[in-house]
Amino acid sequence: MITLLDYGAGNVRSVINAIEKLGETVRVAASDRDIVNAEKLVFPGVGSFGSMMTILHEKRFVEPLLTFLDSGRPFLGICVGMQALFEGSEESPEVKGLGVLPGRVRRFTVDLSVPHIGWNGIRVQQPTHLFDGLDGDEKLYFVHSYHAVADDPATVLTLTDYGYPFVSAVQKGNILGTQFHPEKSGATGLKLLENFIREERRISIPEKCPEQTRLAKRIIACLDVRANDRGDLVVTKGDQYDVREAGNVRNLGKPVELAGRYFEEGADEVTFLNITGFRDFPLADMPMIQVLKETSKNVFVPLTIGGGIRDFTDKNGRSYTALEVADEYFRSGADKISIGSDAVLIVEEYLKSGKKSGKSAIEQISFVYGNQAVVISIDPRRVYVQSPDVTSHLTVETAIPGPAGERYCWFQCTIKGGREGRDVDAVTLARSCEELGAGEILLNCIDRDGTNQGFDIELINAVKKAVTIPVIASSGAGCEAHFAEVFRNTDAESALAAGIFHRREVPIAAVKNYLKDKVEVRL
Ligand code: 1PR
Repeated sequence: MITLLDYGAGNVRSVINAIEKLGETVRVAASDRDIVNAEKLVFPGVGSFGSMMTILHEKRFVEPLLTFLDSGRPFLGICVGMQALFEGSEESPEVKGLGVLPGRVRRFTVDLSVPHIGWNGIRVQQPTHLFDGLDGDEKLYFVHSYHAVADDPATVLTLTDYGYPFVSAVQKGNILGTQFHPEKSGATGLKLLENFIREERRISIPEKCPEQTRLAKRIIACLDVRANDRGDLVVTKGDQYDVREAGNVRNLGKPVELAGRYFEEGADEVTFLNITGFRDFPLADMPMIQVLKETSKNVFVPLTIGGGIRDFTDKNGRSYTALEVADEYFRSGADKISIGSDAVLIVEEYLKSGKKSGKSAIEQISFVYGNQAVVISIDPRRVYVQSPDVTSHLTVETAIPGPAGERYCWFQCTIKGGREGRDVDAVTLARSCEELGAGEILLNCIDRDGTNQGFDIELINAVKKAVTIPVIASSGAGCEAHFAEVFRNTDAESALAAGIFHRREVPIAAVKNYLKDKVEVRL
């Protein structure tokens, strides 16, 4: 029996699913006695350090937690749950940590995108049972902007490199903590959780740890989901966002099945986009929540879900905030949510007023769940102009001239699945969303979507150069070489594709094999 400490602010479902997958029973601690009496305690932390510690205090969980940590029984803190073990964090300087390990948590100061998102390696520093059965060269999934700085080197279990080495796991007796997410790290993560749970394990240092670890470029499979004309929820795929063929919605498979297939085939993440979410309220659209719940039982890589995340009043007059919609998605197994149409409207308001309201979906969701949990999905389309002076928008000089030979274009944001163009360009949108607290940009491109012509390199460079958060390049992948091209010619951290994976034209493994001598990938 594993006890899970849930302080009510995030996705504990993936951790429960991963432990249950290993045949264990999970009990969620509901009281201080559950914590004190736990045999083995897992503490997954999300959101900000300050809000986590404040909630722990409010629930009177701090004392029982310290009692448990003193008992010598096995403890595993994950992400912010590991950071809690330290004395405090730069993220919330006014709040004290548990202080079980000497040291503090600091923000990354690197000339690289922050948050540090994706699959990176580990360098094991001391013998441990946690990596029994692993080689040491595996990659694990990270997503964080802060990392621990341990004052006692004896507590450092692993180091990972991102600009500089940082503490990625700690160990003191039976107290373990990982900055990475074992529950999102595929088979490697499940093995690690098994090593935490089971008694019979070998204590060793794995043999193949790299001298320096490297963050992998991520390959993401995207499932555009909507109801077809018969009312079944299907994975569909458009050409330049038109998902109909001979009048019918294209049906490329069932969402849960396809997501499972992509996990098996080595996708680094899976994204679901509820493409009619702008008109159908997602909480009324329970099948989508069901899809997420079912998928997260068997898919142990990060899941993003988008579509319809906005404030909404239903036909009975009941109002829901975007945060409530996101809550439901996180509770059902999402690790990140993605906001499309509403982000454009939020930015329009932000640009008009010149100040943050604190009330937008981006601000509210990132405050509770952390910036890394908020992805902005942009659906831009090229607007050609003869010269940069004729528009107030940020233009690029393009190597792909317009229909009248125009040599400049700007990238117009759209809402409602490309149906409505707005007076905001993608570069301004991305930059504004970062200011408002978004943690990642999913950069689609209507011109390239479904064309198999390759990613829009000019668009990706324009946006990537304007932000410091990671960018996912999307739309247009037609072959393995297109992925190499996007990683060679832009600084995008990941690349997403849909059609070629759904139609089995190019398997994910083929993409990774092609890339492996060119860029770092997770094999
Ligand atoms: O606006 O917050 O409700 O979110 C709706 C979401 O649904 C947005 O993220 C928007 O991008 C997406 N969406 C809306 N309509 C469509 C459509 O296709 N008709 N799909 C749509 C967006 C783009 C990618 C696609 C890549 C790769 N699809 O998701 O997977 O272009 O495709 P490819 O590799 O086949 O070229 P809201």
